[in-house]
Amino acid sequence: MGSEECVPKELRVRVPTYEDVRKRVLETFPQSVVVPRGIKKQGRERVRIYKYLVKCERVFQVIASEVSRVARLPKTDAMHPFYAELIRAALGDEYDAVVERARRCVKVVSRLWKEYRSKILSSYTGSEAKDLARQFVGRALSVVRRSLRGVERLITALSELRKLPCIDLSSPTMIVAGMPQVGKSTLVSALSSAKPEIAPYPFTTKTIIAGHLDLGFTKVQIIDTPGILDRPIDEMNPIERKAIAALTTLNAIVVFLMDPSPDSYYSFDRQVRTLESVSSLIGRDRVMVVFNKVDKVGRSRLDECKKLLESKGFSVELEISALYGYNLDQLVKKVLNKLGVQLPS
Ligand SMILES: Nc1nc2c(ncn2[C@@H]2O[C@H](COP(=O)(O)OP(=O)(O)O)[C@@H](O)[C@H]2O)c(=O)[nH]1
Ligand SMILES: [Mg+2]
Repeated sequence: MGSEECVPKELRVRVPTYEDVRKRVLETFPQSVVVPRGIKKQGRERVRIYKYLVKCERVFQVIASEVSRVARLPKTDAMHPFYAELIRAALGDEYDAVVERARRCVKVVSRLWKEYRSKILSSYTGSEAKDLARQFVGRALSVVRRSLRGVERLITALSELRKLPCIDLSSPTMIVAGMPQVGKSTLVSALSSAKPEIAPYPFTTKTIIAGHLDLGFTKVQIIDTPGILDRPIDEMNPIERKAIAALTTLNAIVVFLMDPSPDSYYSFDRQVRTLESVSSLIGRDRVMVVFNKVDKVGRSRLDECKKLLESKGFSVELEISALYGYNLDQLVKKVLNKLGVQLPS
């Protein structure tokens, strides 16, 4: 499906745990060393010293390259806020702390290697070199162990992020929200030019659906969020709440769909309460209230629902029928307008 290609590639690297590094170090150290003839001429002890020097150099290279994988991860302030917020939702400040520790680790181990390199070089016997080599490996690994504390959680978080569908962070975006059965999926399918892509939304048990509306001069991204923006905030856990707030970093308008039918799946009152919740999370000025299913609702009922909303300080911006395609062109126009996208004349 190609969704893996969408998370920025700096976040797609394999990140090692301390155990991974240790294992590679323990594999590297015993590997045989070819001794150049010039060294051999210098006698048995010099040969052994040379071997430990090379072994340690290899260990240092392994550690430096493995830990650099973590050290080279971008800090949250160097990412698009959407990813930064998602990562902070799951890990708080721990992500940046791990990256910072890894950066320091590379420096500390380099310094340590410099120190031990000259010690090994100036040792007199092979067994002295061997002791120094053991010391170096032990000390270097213990620096790595302390530095990579918490990296497991970071690995889990990154693998969650990789499951995200391709979200275009710069395209104008219409997020479709509303309680179950109001017609979100029907609307997204009606507007999307290609089949919308379904994938898990990181750090929630929910999925997110991304589609596109191709207008020729521009593309509008359409995101359906079943189970995400469809219930009161107090029913969400803190991580979920933060993950949802990440959506506000997109250039997006939330179309809050409501079903005003008398026989709607959730009562209109409940829908209003959810609207209040979603608005407080996303910001009222980014939420557009739209009545769906107007094909089957009488005028007097519509007016009654409108009044109720107005008493709560909301106004209905449009009436549509996702099923029959009524007013969908108007919906797109209004969304583009709110997103500040110029229509070609
Ligand atoms: N009459 C009518 N039914 C609709 C309309 N939009 C959706 N529905 C129906 O409402 C039900 C729920 O729609 P769905 O898109 O699955 O809602 P979701 O849970 O919000 O994604 C389905 O049976 C749809 O056919 C509409 O504009 N008019
Ligand atoms: Mg749905």
